[in-house]
Amino acid sequence: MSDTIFSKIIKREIPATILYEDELSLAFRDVNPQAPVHFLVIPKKPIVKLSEATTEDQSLLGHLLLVASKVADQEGLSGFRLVTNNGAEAGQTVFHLHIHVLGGRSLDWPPG
Ligand code: D5M
Repeated sequence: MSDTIFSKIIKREIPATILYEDELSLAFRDVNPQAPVHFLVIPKKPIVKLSEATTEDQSLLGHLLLVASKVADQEGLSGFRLVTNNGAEAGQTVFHLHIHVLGGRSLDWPPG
Protein backbone atom coordinates (compact mmCIF):
# COMPACT_ATOMS: atom_id res chain seq x y z
CA MET A 1 0.00 0.00 0.00
CA SER A 2 1.38 3.42 -0.89
CA ASP A 3 1.65 6.17 1.72
CA THR A 4 -1.59 8.00 2.36
CA ILE A 5 -2.21 11.23 4.21
CA PHE A 6 -3.13 9.14 7.26
CA SER A 7 0.20 7.29 7.35
CA LYS A 8 1.83 10.73 7.23
CA ILE A 9 -0.28 11.76 10.25
CA ILE A 10 0.82 8.58 12.09
CA LYS A 11 4.46 9.48 11.37
CA ARG A 12 3.82 13.13 12.38
CA GLU A 13 4.90 14.29 8.92
CA ILE A 14 1.75 16.40 8.69
CA PRO A 15 -0.16 17.97 11.58
CA ALA A 16 -3.44 16.76 13.01
CA THR A 17 -5.38 17.35 16.21
CA ILE A 18 -4.74 14.03 17.91
CA LEU A 19 -7.26 12.99 20.55
CA TYR A 20 -5.94 9.55 21.45
CA GLU A 21 -3.04 7.27 20.58
CA ASP A 22 -1.87 3.82 21.59
CA GLU A 23 0.38 1.21 20.02
CA LEU A 24 -2.34 0.04 17.61
CA SER A 25 -4.43 3.07 16.80
CA LEU A 26 -4.79 6.82 16.49
CA ALA A 27 -7.82 9.13 16.79
CA PHE A 28 -7.77 12.67 15.41
CA ARG A 29 -10.24 15.37 14.39
CA ASP A 30 -11.56 15.27 10.83
CA VAL A 31 -10.31 18.28 8.87
CA ASN A 32 -13.72 18.64 7.20
CA PRO A 33 -16.17 18.11 10.08
CA GLN A 34 -19.73 17.03 9.27
CA ALA A 35 -20.94 17.46 12.86
CA PRO A 36 -19.86 19.52 15.90
CA VAL A 37 -17.75 16.53 16.93
CA HIS A 38 -16.22 14.55 14.07
CA PHE A 39 -13.09 12.50 14.54
CA LEU A 40 -11.50 9.52 12.83
CA VAL A 41 -10.15 6.34 14.38
CA ILE A 42 -7.52 4.53 12.35
CA PRO A 43 -5.33 1.48 12.83
CA LYS A 44 -1.60 2.14 12.60
CA LYS A 45 -1.49 -0.96 10.41
CA PRO A 46 -2.07 0.25 6.84
CA ILE A 47 -5.25 -1.66 5.97
CA VAL A 48 -6.69 -0.13 2.78
CA LYS A 49 -10.35 -0.64 3.65
CA LEU A 50 -12.56 -2.83 5.80
CA SER A 51 -13.08 -5.42 3.06
CA GLU A 52 -9.30 -5.99 2.96
CA ALA A 53 -9.12 -6.80 6.66
CA THR A 54 -8.68 -10.49 7.48
CA THR A 55 -9.39 -12.71 10.47
CA GLU A 56 -5.86 -11.83 11.60
CA ASP A 57 -7.20 -8.29 12.14
CA GLN A 58 -10.17 -9.38 14.24
CA SER A 59 -8.97 -8.10 17.60
CA LEU A 60 -7.58 -4.92 16.00
CA LEU A 61 -11.01 -4.14 14.52
CA GLY A 62 -12.64 -4.67 17.91
CA HIS A 63 -10.01 -2.43 19.46
CA LEU A 64 -10.87 0.39 17.02
CA LEU A 65 -14.53 0.24 18.07
CA LEU A 66 -13.60 0.45 21.74
CA VAL A 67 -11.27 3.40 21.03
CA ALA A 68 -14.12 5.12 19.14
CA SER A 69 -16.40 4.69 22.14
CA LYS A 70 -13.75 5.78 24.66
CA VAL A 71 -12.88 8.95 22.71
CA ALA A 72 -16.59 9.72 22.14
CA ASP A 73 -17.01 9.60 25.92
CA GLN A 74 -13.92 11.80 26.33
CA GLU A 75 -15.56 14.27 23.92
CA GLY A 76 -18.73 14.33 26.03
CA LEU A 77 -20.88 12.42 23.53
CA SER A 78 -23.62 10.10 24.71
CA GLY A 79 -25.18 9.58 21.27
CA PHE A 80 -22.85 9.22 18.32
CA ARG A 81 -22.62 7.50 14.94
CA LEU A 82 -19.83 5.41 13.43
CA VAL A 83 -19.38 5.34 9.65
CA THR A 84 -16.86 3.47 7.51
CA ASN A 85 -16.91 4.20 3.80
CA ASN A 86 -15.65 1.09 2.04
CA GLY A 87 -14.42 1.83 -1.49
CA ALA A 88 -14.77 4.83 -3.80
CA GLU A 89 -18.37 3.95 -4.63
CA ALA A 90 -19.25 4.34 -0.95
CA GLY A 91 -17.45 7.69 -0.75
CA GLN A 92 -14.05 6.54 0.51
CA THR A 93 -11.41 9.11 -0.45
CA VAL A 94 -8.50 8.13 1.81
CA PHE A 95 -7.41 4.55 1.30
CA HIS A 96 -6.34 3.76 4.83
CA LEU A 97 -9.12 2.19 6.90
CA HIS A 98 -10.84 4.73 9.14
CA ILE A 99 -13.93 4.95 11.27
CA HIS A 100 -15.72 8.29 11.30
CA VAL A 101 -17.24 9.18 14.68
CA LEU A 102 -19.92 11.89 14.48
CA GLY A 103 -21.91 13.52 17.24
CA GLY A 104 -22.91 16.71 18.98
CA ARG A 105 -26.12 17.20 16.95
CA SER A 106 -29.12 15.07 16.15
CA LEU A 107 -28.35 12.79 13.23
CA ASP A 108 -30.88 11.88 10.56
CA TRP A 109 -31.63 8.36 9.43
CA PRO A 110 -31.31 7.07 6.76
CA PRO A 111 -28.03 8.77 5.83
CA GLY A 112 -27.50 9.96 2.25
O1 D5M B 1 -13.09 10.18 4.62
C1 D5M B 1 -11.85 10.77 4.62
C2 D5M B 1 -11.93 11.85 5.64
O2 D5M B 1 -10.60 12.26 5.95
C3 D5M B 1 -12.67 13.10 5.21
O3 D5M B 1 -13.79 13.31 6.09
C4 D5M B 1 -11.67 14.22 5.38
C5 D5M B 1 -10.62 13.63 6.25
N1 D5M B 1 -9.27 14.13 6.06
C6 D5M B 1 -8.59 14.22 4.91
N2 D5M B 1 -7.36 14.72 5.13
C7 D5M B 1 -7.28 14.95 6.47
C8 D5M B 1 -6.27 15.46 7.32
N3 D5M B 1 -5.08 15.86 6.85
N4 D5M B 1 -6.53 15.56 8.64
C9 D5M B 1 -7.75 15.17 9.14
N5 D5M B 1 -8.73 14.67 8.38
C10 D5M B 1 -8.50 14.56 7.06
P1 D5M B 1 -13.58 9.13 3.52
O4 D5M B 1 -14.47 8.20 4.29
O5 D5M B 1 -12.38 8.48 2.93
O6 D5M B 1 -14.34 9.98 2.52
